[in-house]
Amino acid sequence: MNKRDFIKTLSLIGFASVSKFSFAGNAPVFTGKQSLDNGFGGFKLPELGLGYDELEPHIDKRTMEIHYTKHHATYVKNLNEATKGTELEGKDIEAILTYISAKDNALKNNGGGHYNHTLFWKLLTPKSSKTPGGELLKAIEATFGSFDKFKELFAAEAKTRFGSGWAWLSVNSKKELFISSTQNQENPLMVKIVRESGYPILALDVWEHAYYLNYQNKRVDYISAFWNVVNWTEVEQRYLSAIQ
Ligand code: MN3
Repeated sequence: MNKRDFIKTLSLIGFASVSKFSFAGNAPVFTGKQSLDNGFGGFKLPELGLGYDELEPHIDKRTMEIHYTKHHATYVKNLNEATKGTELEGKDIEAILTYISAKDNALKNNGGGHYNHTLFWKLLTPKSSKTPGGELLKAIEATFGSFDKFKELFAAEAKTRFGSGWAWLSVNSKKELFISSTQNQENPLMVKIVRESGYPILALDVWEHAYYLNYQNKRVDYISAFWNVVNWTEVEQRYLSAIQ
């Protein structure tokens, strides 16, 4: 990594928050938007913030437990191993993901895996309002026509993502909402990798490990169930943060 390459990346992104990047030596330091991983000296499995059974019957206890303690924990372990002793050790995960390119497989898979799951847990709640409110609802209606239409488009993106991946609602550099999906553990922060980049505000894991125990091959049923547990308060906070 060098500063010139990093600045080139930043100019591609265009987020207001990204202009707050600063440099400590050659390492990126993110001083803008609150990080999912602020203030630690290594990547850590975050608090789940939920009991494993709290999302039942929509997402079952066993799936939550394995997903968090095995899958997510493994991404964290491998990310720490991949960055140990390098200038990226313990650095802001959002900054790292905006910087990497497609050939950075360890960072892409494990950094993406850690970030995506950390975000996903924050977006789930047993006390879902079922619909967003305020500015986010207005933006969704203006962009997609209606909230139901948005759900239909998002579900279609999640359903048709072939193999393992994620569906996203994100905010682009023009502060517009867009729906996308990515393969494996890629995400919209990875400006050098994905077709459409932006700041993700809603995420749905459509890897089979996220639903297979309860739904087997019925990904569509899992996607329908997801709408019952979305933490729209968190999604709206992320939206407001992204359009500042
Ligand atoms: Mn997963």
